[in-house]
Amino acid sequence: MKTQLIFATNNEHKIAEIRSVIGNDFSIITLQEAGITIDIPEPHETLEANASEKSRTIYQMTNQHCFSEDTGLEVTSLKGAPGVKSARYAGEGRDFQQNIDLLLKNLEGKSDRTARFRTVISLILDGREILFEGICEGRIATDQKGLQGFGYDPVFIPDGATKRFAEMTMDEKNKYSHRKKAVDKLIQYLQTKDL
Ligand code: ITT
Repeated sequence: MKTQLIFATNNEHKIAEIRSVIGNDFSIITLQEAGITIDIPEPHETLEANASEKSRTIYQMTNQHCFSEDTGLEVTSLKGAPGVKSARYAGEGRDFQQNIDLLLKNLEGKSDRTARFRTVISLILDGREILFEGICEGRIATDQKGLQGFGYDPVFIPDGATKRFAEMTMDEKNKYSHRKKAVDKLIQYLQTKDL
């Protein structure tokens, strides 16, 4: 039987991306499918602490294997911003377009446009937590293009590519993606466990 893991997120794009790479040995249950309708808190100053908060919250509610992830866009010339505040960069509305507009405005006149996405996954198996990280280096374009993906994808060009994430299919994004790299580590770890 497949091992079931609850994925502690309310972000449907993350669910689609992780389901595209998780493979056949594991099945991902969403919060919605688990009947959980809370808005999971993200009150901390690091991706690691927020990821832990989300997975621990769901583990305490369900007592089942679960994982969460927190992702930030870290822009070099903005001293790592928006970072852990990526979802709410332009305000509590969590609006992707407003976040992109503010990012492009804050980068006006800056010659260094290097940036990276960093994903931290927090897995809780039988009550024990372990973290996995995935990083994708790249740069922020001066304008936006593409309709795929979500968040900052229309302005992010990963190193080694000429297109933005939002111009790529999910399979193409997975060749570069921070999330895919973190999930690969998660899967490798799960495969060493007798679940
Ligand atoms: P959960 O906490 O429910 O998992 P969330 O959308 O709040 O979902 P985060 O706190 O990790 O997720 O938010 C990070 C933000 O960073 C997200 O809202 C996007 O704007 C952006 N982001 C995350 N992953 C991204 C990706 O692969 N491509 C583009 N933008 C991304």
